[in-house]
Formats: sequence, C-alpha cells, structure tokens
Amino acid sequence: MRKDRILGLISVGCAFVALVAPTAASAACAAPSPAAVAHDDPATDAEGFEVTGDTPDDAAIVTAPEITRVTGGLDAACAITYDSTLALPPGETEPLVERESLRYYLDVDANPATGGTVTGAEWLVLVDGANGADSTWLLRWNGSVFAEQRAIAPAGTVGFTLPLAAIGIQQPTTLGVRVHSRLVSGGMSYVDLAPDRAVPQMLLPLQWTVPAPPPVVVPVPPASTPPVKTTPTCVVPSLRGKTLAAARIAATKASCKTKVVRRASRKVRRGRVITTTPAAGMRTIDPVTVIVSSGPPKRKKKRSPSTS
Ligand SMILES: [Ca+2]
Ligand SMILES: [Ca+2]
Repeated sequence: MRKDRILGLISVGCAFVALVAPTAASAACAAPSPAAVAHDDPATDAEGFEVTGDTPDDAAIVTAPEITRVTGGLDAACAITYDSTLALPPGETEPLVERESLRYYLDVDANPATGGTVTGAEWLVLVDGANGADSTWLLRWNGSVFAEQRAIAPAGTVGFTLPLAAIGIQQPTTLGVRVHSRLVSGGMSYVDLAPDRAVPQMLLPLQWTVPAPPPVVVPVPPASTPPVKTTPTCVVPSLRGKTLAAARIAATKASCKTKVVRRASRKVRRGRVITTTPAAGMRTIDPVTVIVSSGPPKRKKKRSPSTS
C-alpha cells in the first residue's frame, strides 16, 4: 500500500481523557492532584515515501516513526512524565534510529496563540534517535526558535520525566501536548502527529490541593509581667488642731508624706497644727507641709536703762 504525505488529509479518530479530575488550586505544588491523559493515534498515518526497487514488486515504503499511543501524567512528586508507543517496522527493535526523532511540544498555557508560532508550545522535549533513544533534551521557545538545549531524564521507551519547576510552572494550569515523530531523508522531513493537527492537543490538568494555611497567632503578653507600680495619690486630710503625732498618723493613713514647719501663733496652742500646704481636700504626690504652732511669739525684752 502506498503511503503518501497525508498530513492533514486524514481525519484522525483519536480520544483523550483526563483520568482524574482536578481539585482546588494553590500557588505551590505541595500536594499535586495526580492526573493522567492518553491518546490513541492511528497506526497508518505517518508520512513516508516510496523507495523503488529493481522491479515494481519490490518497492518499499519508508515512513516517519509511526506513533500509535501517547500517555502522560502528573505524579505526587510534582513531575510530569510522557511516553509514546511506536509501531516498529518488521525486524526492527530500536525505537528510534539515526535521522529519526520524537518531539513533545509542551504548551504550558494550553494557548496556541502564545509560544511557538506553529505549535503554540513554550517548551520542546526532543528525543533524538542519532544515539539511540537515550538522547533526551529540553529546549525553550525564545520568541524565534527553540533554544537553550539541555539534557533531561528519559522515561519509558521514548519518553521523558520533568519537574514542573523546570518549565516554570508554579500556578495551576492546563498543559497541552502534541507529539511529532520525524524522519529526515533526502532533504525532506516526514512526520506523524499525535494528535493530528486537525484535532485538539492532549490536555492535562496540572492542579494541586491547597495546603492548609498556618494558624493565625495572636501575641499574648506573658503572664509573669509584673503590674506597673503606681504612686498612691495623697488626699490631704484635715489636720488643723491636731497634735503633731496625731497629724502624722492621719497623714500616713491618707498616703501622704509630711514635712513639719513651726510657726508662732497666738490662736493655736503650742504643738498643734495650724494648717497644711496644700490645704485639706487637695490631691498631691509631694510631701504635705504641716505647719505646727510654736506658741505665741516671744516678747522682746525691754532694755533696762543703763546705770553705768
Ligand atoms: Ca500514527
Ligand atoms: Ca502556548
């Protein structure tokens, strides 16, 4: 059967299903919600060309690696893993040989309008058959081409595994993937697309559960904090007429300190309180001046006339 370049001419009956529904979103991949996706690709849609033999009967068809199935998923370690199943020509055991490659186009926002101009992919994983199927590379779309090539871990037969952080995914998103196999021969490229370009790319939800927020801690003052000492306010008691001893007792009861000043008085008996400063009923934190009578003022002695 002749296999022409049939890219885009065959309507591919493919199916892809998200096996696990996403859960709540988070800003960090602390607890990913495992998810998986699978796509079954027709086994006869790889592009190829006819090699004419000595007679019309021994003509052979050479095709790009024929993709029949692609699987992908997000695991509990926040890594994605994709792999493909290839239908190998009879007698062939090596999945990819020289001039053959497999390309996983990663559209990290599931938006064909951003990223590579044809693929909408922001990242490309290249599995190069030049050294067998173990040359696995990651490249980034730089606005013009896929560049910054670096080796990543292979997985499965012709697949790869990749931490989400390696392709800058830190928010929940949907990852779109389309796989191209490629054969380069005689200056021509022959491909098999899975899914075909006429069909939506494989969509894998990248979601993870929200870690419980840390409890809000309200600062509480330590119980051993000593109470603040306050100076008791003195309300000056009425001390007028009291003896100095009684006045001192009354002042102490009223939380008042005292200092004593003596003053002569004709009206108040010696040793009794004349008045206070401040006056009775006033508040103060200073010592109360207690004015105590020293008795009537002493008369000045008249000078006796000189007899000398
Ligand atoms: Ca195919
Ligand atoms: Ca995109």
